[in-house]
Amino acid sequence: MINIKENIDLNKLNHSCAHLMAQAVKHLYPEAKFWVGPVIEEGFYYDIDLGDKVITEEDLPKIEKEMKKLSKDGKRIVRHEISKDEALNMFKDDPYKVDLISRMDEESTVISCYTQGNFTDLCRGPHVDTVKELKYFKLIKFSGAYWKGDSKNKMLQRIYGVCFRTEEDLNDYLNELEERKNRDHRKIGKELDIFMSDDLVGKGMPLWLPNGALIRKELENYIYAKEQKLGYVHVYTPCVGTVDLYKTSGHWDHYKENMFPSMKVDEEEFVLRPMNCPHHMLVYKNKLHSYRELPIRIGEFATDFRYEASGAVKGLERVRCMCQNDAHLFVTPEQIGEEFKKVVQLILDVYQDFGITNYKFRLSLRDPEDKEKYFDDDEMWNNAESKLREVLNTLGVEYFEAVGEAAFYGPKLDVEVKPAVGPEITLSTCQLDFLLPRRFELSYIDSEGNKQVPVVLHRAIFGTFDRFTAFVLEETKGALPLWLSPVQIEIVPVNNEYHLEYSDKVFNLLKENNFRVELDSRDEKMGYKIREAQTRKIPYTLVLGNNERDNNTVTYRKYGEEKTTTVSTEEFIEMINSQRKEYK
Ligand code: TSB
Ligand code: ZN
Repeated sequence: MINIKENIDLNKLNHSCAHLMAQAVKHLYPEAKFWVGPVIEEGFYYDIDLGDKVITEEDLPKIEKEMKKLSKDGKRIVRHEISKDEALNMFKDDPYKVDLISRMDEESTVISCYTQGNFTDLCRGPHVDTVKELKYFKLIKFSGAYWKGDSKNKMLQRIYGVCFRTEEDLNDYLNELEERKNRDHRKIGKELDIFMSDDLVGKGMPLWLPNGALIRKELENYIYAKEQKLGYVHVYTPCVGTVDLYKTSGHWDHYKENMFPSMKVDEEEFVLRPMNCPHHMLVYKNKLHSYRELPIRIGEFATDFRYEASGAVKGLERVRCMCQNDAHLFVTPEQIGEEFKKVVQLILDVYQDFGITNYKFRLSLRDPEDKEKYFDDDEMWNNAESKLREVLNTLGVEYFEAVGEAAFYGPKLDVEVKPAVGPEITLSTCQLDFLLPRRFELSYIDSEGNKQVPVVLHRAIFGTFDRFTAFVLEETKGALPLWLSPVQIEIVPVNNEYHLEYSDKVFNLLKENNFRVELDSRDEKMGYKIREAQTRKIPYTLVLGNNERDNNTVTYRKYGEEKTTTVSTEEFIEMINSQRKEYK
């Protein structure tokens, strides 16, 4: 999808269109006051104070119509440069503009405003020459947005729109938006009964329905088997810890705003855990360790709770209660490179299995100038960062570096992907940590019999099962591969009266072979049942009638195909047996 913000011409066009929208809003609602109207990746928006009015569905077409009228008038867009005093005077009745102007530094900024017809707005520009150029636009959606993004401030009305040079470009874009909406895992999740939410449980607390639970179980089995092969051990630990545990780890000081508030039980004060590292540190510390045992890799499918802003929670992608595919790897300093390499290889391996190709590796490094955020050990940092770089280079993976993005305890590698709707998210992560092992006073005995402090790698391959499931649903548009499909085979008898017995026989045979199979014996027409199986995106639909019954065969239809094929029951089982071992 085109990035409008980064395209010089479209950036200018969309910026001007934001002004045109503001002018139209001002015509329709003379009391309107405007905060900011920036260009974004997807077009533009404007934050507007409409007094007590809240934008509704009917308002957008009305505003669009007014914009079209203004555009036809074809006024020129004229720039004026003014002094700070003039600006303050010009906008003296508008507290939002006064706020903006007061914070401008007269020495370094030229204050400019742009006028088109009877509308003037404070703006840096640049703009197109006349509003005539703004022909192909669409107002996309609206939402509430707190002034300056602070929930203590007034809620403004935010209207989003987009503008292109040609009708064709606009239509292409709108079609893609539509396609993305259809791919949104929240829509698919509902249609395929994967998860639900209920305000009685709470915001950002999805409930996994049986279909979703099956997908999650398969994902767990998949990654568990990979981790076992790679020498991980798995534990179960409680999803709460005392405040003292999180004080020891440093989360209480550095991560508190992301945590749920604490609760008192008898004399203990608990928090719902936001991360599992402290628990795993204690599991490591439960025994003395020799260098010979390292690396020790402690994994857990662990439930965490995080405070995410209510406006930020989104389906399964951003939740307040999540399950990480987590592990903490305890290594000697010499083992960092090799162990990190194995994690990157595991990420690549998993992405290949799932056919995920559109992702970016981000290597987050410290800012050496920032002595406050990053603990001070130049040698350790330089060493760690160059090791990570070296591994990425030997593996030949492309990555970009982000200085100042490292965690306070060490550098990390994140994998960024783009969901159907909204900004990029992180799936996998691997974080190097020199601090937590010290805080928990962890040690191992080296080959000379001396006590040493291990280094920890925090890693989550799926990230969380929640986020990964959301992503896979969007990538596949809900048409999951056989191994992940909640129902793999749907059996439809041509006629219940004559073919139910044979259908039942095939059903039992498939069940015995451990397939997730359903027999649709409802009193409905065959065509209706087949269509429903397609809507539910079930990989195989078997249609069984006289011919199949008499010859001990099945006629199957694959999801998304019109073609039907008839084979013996044994052949069918053999075919899908090998297919369920394929991941894509
Ligand atoms: C990897 N302590 C480390 C762990 O050992 C940790 O918690 N890292 S994390 O904070 O980056 O979280 C791990 C992964 O969880 C992220 O990469 C991301 O994929 C996923 N995640 C983070 N927040 C959310 C959320 N609110 N909803 C769903 N998934 C999330
Ligand atoms: Zn961790």
